[in-house]
Amino acid sequence: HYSFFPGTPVWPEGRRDLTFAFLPDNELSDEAKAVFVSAFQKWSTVIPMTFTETTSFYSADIKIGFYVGDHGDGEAFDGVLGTLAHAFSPPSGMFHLDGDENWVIGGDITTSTVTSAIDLESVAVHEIGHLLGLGHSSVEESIMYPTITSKTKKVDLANDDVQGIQKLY
Ligand code: TQI
Ligand code: ZN
Ligand code: ZN
Repeated sequence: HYSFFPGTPVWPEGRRDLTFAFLPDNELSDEAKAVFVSAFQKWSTVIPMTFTETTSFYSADIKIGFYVGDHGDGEAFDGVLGTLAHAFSPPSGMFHLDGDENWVIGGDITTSTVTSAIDLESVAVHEIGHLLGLGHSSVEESIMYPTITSKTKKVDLANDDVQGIQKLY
């Protein structure tokens, strides 16, 4: 079953059209950016919210960046595997990914020759759930289930995820 953060933080009533931006220093490929667009779409199809890219990192509601090790928020990344990414509860909008992971984009991740390969979209969909206010779920098929193994690809919302997010928005 789905859960919320303590105190059930959500984006306020008037904030239904949010912007997101990528850390300019990361210089992400269009392919990588498209993964995040697709991940946002999974959620925007089931709730009355929209997510639009803006080039202004400073003013964006949701700030997406890859960082390595200690990056100044007290939650240092730890190299390959372990913590993959973290996102903070609403309305923080901070979405950080561990730049040391072997991120894989698209296709069939199970055929990757890299044993520690992590599917970027699977992690993005999960972290966006946190950005919107969802905690972890006890339902194994759900996007918000707190365990993922390398080479797993899970990008479609389960009924449990949909029910949880529709309670919030
Ligand atoms: N990062 C954890 C996560 O996003 C961070 C975290 C731990 C957390 N406890 C939390 C966030 C409680 C909110 C509330 O869950 S992670 C997965 C999963 C991670 C884990 O790097 O371990 C995914 C990132 F759930 F699959 F294991 C993405 Cl998909
Ligand atoms: Zn961080
Ligand atoms: Zn999580």
